[in-house]
Amino acid sequence: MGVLNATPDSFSDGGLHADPSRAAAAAVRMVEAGAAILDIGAESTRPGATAVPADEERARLLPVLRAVRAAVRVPISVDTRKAAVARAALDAGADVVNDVSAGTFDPAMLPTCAAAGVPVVLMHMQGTPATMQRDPRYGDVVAEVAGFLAGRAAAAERAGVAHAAIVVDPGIGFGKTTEHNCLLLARLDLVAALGYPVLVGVSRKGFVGALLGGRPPGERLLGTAAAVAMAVAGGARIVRVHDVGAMRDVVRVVEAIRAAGPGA
Ligand code: PMM
Repeated sequence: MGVLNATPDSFSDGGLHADPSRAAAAAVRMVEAGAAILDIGAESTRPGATAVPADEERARLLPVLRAVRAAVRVPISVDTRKAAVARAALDAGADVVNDVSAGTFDPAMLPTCAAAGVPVVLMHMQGTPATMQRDPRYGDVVAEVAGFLAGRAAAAERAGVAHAAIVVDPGIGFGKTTEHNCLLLARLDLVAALGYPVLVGVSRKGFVGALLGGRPPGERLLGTAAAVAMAVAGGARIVRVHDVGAMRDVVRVVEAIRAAGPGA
């Protein structure tokens, strides 16, 4: 999954894809580099970011989404917590909803996905983007994240979303310390055991920089590659990344090694 942020302030590519024709060109490059899905978001969820009103989010998102839809054929997911934005994006040609609040931010979100019959990504987050990195705490982070995702997947199914349309995501970096992120990646098998495809987003994130002594986002490529490799080895089916060509290579090699191993 290639990331296209139509935001002025995303932590690693802020502003780069806010212009529709540039976003469309980037989308074409990502698909040529091997992206099977593109994820477009217009509300930054980086630590400390405040919520964007639905009208503003729609106004940023739709021109970019329409341009990308006209340029590529792969499925497009829309990264939003708001049902009204998701509905408008689906009408404009999006195929998947990616909700970092797992349907907890807007009670209309899961029914909207159910009515549209589209796949939905349910992600774990502790707190809100504005506050989540202040002092995240867990007793057992892996058990708590897996338990939350099981509960949200059940809520989605109760709302009418098909079992096969649910994807779960441990929410790397969303209300988690570096140690929490490492624990989740080390035991991703316990998230995969829920029985839904797992999506993981580690690309250029703060914990990669922290593990490398404070590297800025532009210098986290190989650290991202290591985290993507571990995620795929742990059972991730979708990896959300900025550097599609490089991570496509990582995934191909990990998958070949996995296919040769026990239980393959
Ligand atoms: N990370 C970001 C935004 N949206 N969605 C999902 N499902 N999983 C993630 O890990 C995730 C996400 C933040 O990263 P960005 O600012 O590079 O988009």
